[in-house]
Amino acid sequence: MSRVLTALQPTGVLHIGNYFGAIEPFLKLQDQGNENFLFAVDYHAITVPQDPETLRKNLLFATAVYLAAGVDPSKTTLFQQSHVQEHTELAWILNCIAGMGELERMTQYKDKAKGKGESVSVGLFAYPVLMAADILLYDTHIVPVGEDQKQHVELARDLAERFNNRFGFTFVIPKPQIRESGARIMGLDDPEKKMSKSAPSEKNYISLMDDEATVLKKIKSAVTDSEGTIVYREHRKGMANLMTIYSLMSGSSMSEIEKIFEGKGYGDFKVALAAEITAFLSPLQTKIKSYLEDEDALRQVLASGAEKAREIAAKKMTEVRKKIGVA
Ligand code: ATP
Ligand code: LTN
Repeated sequence: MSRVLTALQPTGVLHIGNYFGAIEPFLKLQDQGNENFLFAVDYHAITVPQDPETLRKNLLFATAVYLAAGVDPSKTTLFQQSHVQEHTELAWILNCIAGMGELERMTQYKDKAKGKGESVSVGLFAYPVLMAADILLYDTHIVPVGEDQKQHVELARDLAERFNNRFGFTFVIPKPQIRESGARIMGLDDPEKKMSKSAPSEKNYISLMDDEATVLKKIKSAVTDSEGTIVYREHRKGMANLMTIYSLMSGSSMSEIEKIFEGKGYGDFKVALAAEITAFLSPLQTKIKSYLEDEDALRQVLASGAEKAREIAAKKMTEVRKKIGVA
C-alpha cells in the first residue's frame, strides 16, 4: 500500500485546472486502496496577504469542494495544515539544510516575486521548503499534482536525500505523479500561461462555481486562432487547450472530438464545450452548496482529520528531533 498526499491553497476560487490537475488524480488513487492525505495549506496561502475573514471562509469552502468531489474521510485523512504544528516545525529544520541557490531557481518563486523587488516576503521564498515538510512528514510515496508543482516535489526529494545522508535514513523519497493530458490547463484569455486563480482577469479561468451563462460567456471569449478547424495540433495553443478541456469533461478522445466537429466552426464547438462544462459543474455545485449548509459538520471533519494526521506527524518529529541532536 502506498501513501498518497496532496494539498491545495485555500485561496480564492478553485478552477477546473485545480480539479483536473490535482483533485481528480487524487480521487483515482484514493479509490485504489492507498493510504491518503489531503489538506488545505493555509500557511502557504499567507505567503501573500490574505483577508482573515475571507481565508476562514475559503477553508470551509475548500473542504466542501473536496467532499463534494468524492473525497471520503473514511479513506482519506482530510485536514487543515495549520492544525498540525509539526509542518512548520519540520519546515524550520529543512530551511537549515536547504540552499539559497536552489530556492532562487524555483520558477514559481521567480514568477511570483517579479516586480515585487525587496518587498517580497521571506515566506514566499521559503514556500517550497514548507511544501517539502508537508510531504516528508507523512512518509509519502506519491504526490499527485499539476505540472507546475513538479519542481517543488523534486526539491522535496533532494532535501529528503540530503537529510538521510547526513542523519541516517529518516524520510521516504516521494515521487510526483503528473497526468499525461490535463496536467497544465492553460488560461482561456492567454493560452501561453497556465490557468491560474491569481490571474488578473476572471476570463482566464472557469471557476468550479461558475453558472451556465458565465461559462458560456468565458468560453465564447476564449482565445483561438484563424485556422477555423477543430483539429488538435500542439502549436495551436488556444484550440489545443479547449479541446483538452472538452476531452476531460466528456471522456472523448481527440480523434472522436475531431470527428464530431468535422465541417463545423468555432461557434458550434464553443457552444458544445460550454454545455459539457456546465453538465459537469452543475451536479458538483449542488453537492458543494449542500455541504456548505452545515459548517459545523465541515469543522468536525477537519478536526478529526487533524487528530489522525497529528499522530503520524508527532511520531516522525520525535525521530527527527533525536536524529539532529535536540532530543
Ligand atoms: P495560483 O495559480 O494562483 O498560484 P493555483 O491555481 O496554482 O494558484 P494551487 O492551490 O497553488 O492553485 O494549486 C493546487 C493544485 O492545482 C496543484 O497541484 C497545481 O499543480 C494544480 N494546478 C494549478 N493550476 C493548474 C492548471 N492550470 N492545470 C493543471 N493543474 C493545475
Ligand atoms: N504548492 C502547492 C500546494 C502544496 C502541496 C503540498 C501540493 C502545498 N503543500 C504538498 C502537494 C503536496 C500548490 O499547488 N501551489
